[in-house]
Amino acid sequence: MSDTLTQPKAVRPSSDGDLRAALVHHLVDDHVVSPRRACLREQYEAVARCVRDVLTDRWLASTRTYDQVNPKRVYYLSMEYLIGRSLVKNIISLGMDGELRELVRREGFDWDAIVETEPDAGLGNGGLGRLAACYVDSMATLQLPAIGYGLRYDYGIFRQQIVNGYQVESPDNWLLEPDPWEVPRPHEQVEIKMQRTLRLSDDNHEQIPLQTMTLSGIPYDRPVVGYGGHTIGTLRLWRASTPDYFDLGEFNHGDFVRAMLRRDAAGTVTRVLYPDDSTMRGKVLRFVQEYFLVACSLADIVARFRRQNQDWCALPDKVAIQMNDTHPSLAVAELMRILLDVAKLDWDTAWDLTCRTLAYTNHTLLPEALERWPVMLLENLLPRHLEIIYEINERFLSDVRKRWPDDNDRIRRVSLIEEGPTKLVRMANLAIVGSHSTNGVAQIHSELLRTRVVPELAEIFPERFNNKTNGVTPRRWLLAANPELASLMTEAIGPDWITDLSQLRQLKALADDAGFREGLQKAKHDAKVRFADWLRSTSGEALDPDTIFDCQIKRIHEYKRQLLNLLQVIIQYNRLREDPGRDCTPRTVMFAGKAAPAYTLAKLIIKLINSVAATIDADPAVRGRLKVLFLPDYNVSLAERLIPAADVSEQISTAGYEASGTSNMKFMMNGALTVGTRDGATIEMAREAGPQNLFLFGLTAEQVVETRGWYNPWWHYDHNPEIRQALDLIFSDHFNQDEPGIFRPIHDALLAHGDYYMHLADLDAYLVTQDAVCTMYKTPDEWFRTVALNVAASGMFSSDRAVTEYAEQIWRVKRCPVAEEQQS
Ligand code: 26Q
Repeated sequence: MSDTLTQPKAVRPSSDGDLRAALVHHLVDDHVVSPRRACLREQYEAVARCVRDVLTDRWLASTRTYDQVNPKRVYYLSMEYLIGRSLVKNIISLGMDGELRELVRREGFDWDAIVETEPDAGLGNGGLGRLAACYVDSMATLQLPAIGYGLRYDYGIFRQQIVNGYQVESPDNWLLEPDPWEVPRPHEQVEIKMQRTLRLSDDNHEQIPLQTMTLSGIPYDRPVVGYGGHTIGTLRLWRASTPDYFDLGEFNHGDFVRAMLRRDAAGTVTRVLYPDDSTMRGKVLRFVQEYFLVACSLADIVARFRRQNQDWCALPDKVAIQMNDTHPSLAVAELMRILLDVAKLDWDTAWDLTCRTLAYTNHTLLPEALERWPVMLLENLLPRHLEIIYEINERFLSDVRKRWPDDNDRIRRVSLIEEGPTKLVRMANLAIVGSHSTNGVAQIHSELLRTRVVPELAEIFPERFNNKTNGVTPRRWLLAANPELASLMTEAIGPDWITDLSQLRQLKALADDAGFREGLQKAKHDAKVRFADWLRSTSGEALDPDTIFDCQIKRIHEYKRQLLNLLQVIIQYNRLREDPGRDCTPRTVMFAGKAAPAYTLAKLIIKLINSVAATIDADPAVRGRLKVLFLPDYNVSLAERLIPAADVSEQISTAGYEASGTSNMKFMMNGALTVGTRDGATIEMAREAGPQNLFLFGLTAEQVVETRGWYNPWWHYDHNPEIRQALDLIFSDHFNQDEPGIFRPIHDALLAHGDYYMHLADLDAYLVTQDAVCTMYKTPDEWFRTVALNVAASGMFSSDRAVTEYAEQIWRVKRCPVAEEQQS
């Protein structure tokens, strides 16, 4: 990339000499190693430390500015931040990319190898966690006074290996070596109290004698470098530990060693990220994690507020708290507890302040993913919070009764408590009732949330419901990930798109410019070659960059329908075998994604993908024309490599089930064309680019609902020979001759159990659409014209746009530029 075009001016110009001295200093003084003998890891740490040196002043200045100006601040509460790597992202934001690469080169170090040394910070499962990471990037770039709060898990999302085609999980020990980006602040630790009548283990309900449990939350701060380095925001992650004065005498009767061993128990709270992203498993430890995040963050927020403000009633004027899904929704009860028990406010005042301070984002429509926690759990661990929740509920239900006297069904449905064999607290109801804003993450999702999931709550609080369509940061997903395309953009329209992605609109006029289209084509080809080279060197797998790169990369889930893609592939395979002369554009179909370890069918889908891939690979009849590949261990870094290389983006969820999707946006801005259903944000992408410029197919969300009553997958099996042949091939063990019968559960899901996600209903339309893709690809002029129109229309999917909407419409937080004189 031409540095001069796309790099911001460094905020603190560092002369070559300074930087080199810093590098040598960090190598020698931090690692006690002579620069020439430093290993890769030592080189990486030293380079990262140099970068941190450069941002330190500005980070301090950002914090000092907020302390002096006392603006309204925003706090983003999220159980997940799927950060990925930070080195390249930070140097680009600081404008020191070129300078640092050059220095490293002159020292004789290998830049790419250094970059690869950094482990991904994988503190999230997928979309929701990555969204949080994009949003803190945008908050810093937009110069908003913001802090992201989360947990510092010792182990992030598991590593995925594929053994004999099966997913095997292994621990992600990302902190094995010290992380150069984090700053531990033990002196700012907070203390959290819970009642303890349950053992802190992953298994439920093991009773122990009643005790009060005190946990320490130790903050670890990570810099969030806004583009241009003007504002450095903070991501504050909590690690659980035991307070230093731990109950030696209290109930261990002087048994020092036992007390010391017990200290470890607290640490388990932040030991590991739960790897489920679509079902809610009621584990005690997960519940404790959620409370720990809420309690630590609110203690910190309130302490900061109190340092600068006398009057509790100013809380909503100084503090906006966004809850990323219901995971931190205990914040409603915790803030009430603080305002009632600590600030000693009356109920009505406390309630008013709580609702005006909090806001809630919903990310799912799947009923099984909605959080509901046993009342028993709160009774045992957080009795005061339960008392508060009951009181909230009573007052709320009494209001509802006034409006709808005698409508007991309605009362039952809106209640914060679900009655039944196990009484449950409905966390979404708590979040909606206890906040001033509830938003979905794409238009269709916000609409379905309002009309289908919580219609009665929406009727009671119509003004609270709103939409904030997701966005992604163009700094990571274009500028850093796709230098080929980023340079082309900057050459065409200048660098302003980096912080104002709507500028891409100007590219629309260039869709008819043959020179520009050629530029797009070359950028895509270069990115494909770059990906193929990387894959060959890391896995030995060879790809042909002249084939269509067709990608479906996301968590494995039935509703996302990796099986639909696979059935389509098998049908193409059969067509090629039957008609060797068939005219078609060669394709490489790539899958990547993790399955929740307890989601057996998702894991079997991975096995099937690998089995199909192996069979196709071994079949000379289709060689060079069709290839299937499952890329193991999908993470942020793999996405950054793969997305720029993609020609086709698969977004094929059953309509009405994918809340938004965000990889769809990344693909769009990177010049891939979308094959998709009318679901989530894909609908808005089609609106922006014109539906004729996407390959849309399949049932709409309404049609899915209408069809459900009478839909019968067997009909498609009986009436469509190609579909029957594909299914028979799977169930005849053609792809798994060594393990007969293993795919029976897939047969059951697709046929015997009624195909809940309606794969077969959409398969025909999907095949027709894929043919259209092949046809268009044969005419590069048309293909790249469409690519240009998509890229030009992708501007609204910047997280800067999304965060600006949150700031203006929900948080009412304004920019607070860091004062120049703050720089020391
Ligand atoms: C809840 C309770 C206990 C254990 C785990 C969980 C849990 C954890 C993570 C439940 C859900 C998640 C993650 C959900 C998620 O990633 N949702 C996705 O959010 C994206 C950002 O808004 C959307 O684009 C996707 O459509 C949505 O699936």
